[in-house]
Amino acid sequence: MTVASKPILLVKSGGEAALPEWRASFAEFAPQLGLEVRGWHDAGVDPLAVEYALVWQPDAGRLAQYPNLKAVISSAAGVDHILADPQLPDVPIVRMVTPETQQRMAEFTVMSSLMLLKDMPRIIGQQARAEWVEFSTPRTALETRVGVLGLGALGLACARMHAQLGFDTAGWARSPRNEPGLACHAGAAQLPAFLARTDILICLLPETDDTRHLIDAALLRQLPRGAAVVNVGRGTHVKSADLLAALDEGHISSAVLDVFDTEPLPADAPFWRHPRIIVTPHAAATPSRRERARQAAVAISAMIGGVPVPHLYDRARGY
Ligand code: NDP
Ligand code: OXD
Repeated sequence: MTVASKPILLVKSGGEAALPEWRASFAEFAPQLGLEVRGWHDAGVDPLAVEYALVWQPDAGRLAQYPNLKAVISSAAGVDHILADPQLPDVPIVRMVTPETQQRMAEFTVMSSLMLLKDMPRIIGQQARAEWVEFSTPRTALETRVGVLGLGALGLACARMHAQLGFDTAGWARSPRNEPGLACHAGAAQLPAFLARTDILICLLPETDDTRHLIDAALLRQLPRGAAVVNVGRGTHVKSADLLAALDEGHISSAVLDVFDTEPLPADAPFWRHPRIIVTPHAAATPSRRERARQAAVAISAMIGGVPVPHLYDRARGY
């Protein structure tokens, strides 16, 4: 008699050190799935038993080695690093969006807007020089217009939290929508009106062929003089040289940048030392491993049960 092996969930995120936590979390949230959680570098794994992979950046060609792979679960909300694999198998890809991701991202973007509103780049510079210069900023949140590019799972959470704080908040997406308390714009035709009324622009778009380098000189010029930019989408959304030129010329007053073309951001990148830029290390909204395991368990259970899987990547839309 042969004993059927358990389906393997291969986990890359966090490396070997994170495996005990992943195992404990999957045992807590998915005991009924009977998954065996194994590490990405485990040489003893039977390729035929691998049914699921939880990864952020798989080594190119690696996922194609598992003929029974049923789904790739991204350990991040964005799946660009997974799509970069030229031999990616044609299986469902699940984006990691959890309530905790939404809360963390909303908090991070509100923090960024408040930092820009209170001119924190100037305060950080003054502190570095031990320079006491008192000043007052011109506006409160109530007179500040925030515009969120992307009204998906994360953009909408951010827009709502800004509106709750009293920011005059608008959003822009591909398709029209109605959201109480938000001025919603859609498509290329409504982008100019959205930009013209935006003092703080927050990017929460996915990386697609249509959104890459969207924030270029032409777009920045359509923002009111003195507007600020927060990029938490992807580094590729912003043309770096155009943003730096707009900052140096004074059309854009300041920026918070969390994502970059190359990560980690190279030590010689001009963003690090620009006095009007706050750099954060892709730290906006990473949920705990326990929360990610909970979400992965929900997705795998839905797939097995034949019910709609939340936050499934849509190949036709590209996000
Ligand atoms: P969703 O897929 O839920 O939402 C995407 C939104 O962007 C939708 O509103 C969609 O419009 C809109 N959109 C897509 N393409 C276009 C376009 N061409 N023109 C106008 N609008 C467009 O994504 P999430 O909200 O979950 O995540 C967004 C991104 O945030 C991720 O892809 C990732 O890159 C980034 N992210 C960054 C993190 C960080 O730590 N910095 C953490 C997590 C995510 P519509 O509603 O019409 O479909
Ligand atoms: C991302 C994430 O997609 O951290 O950037 O979830």
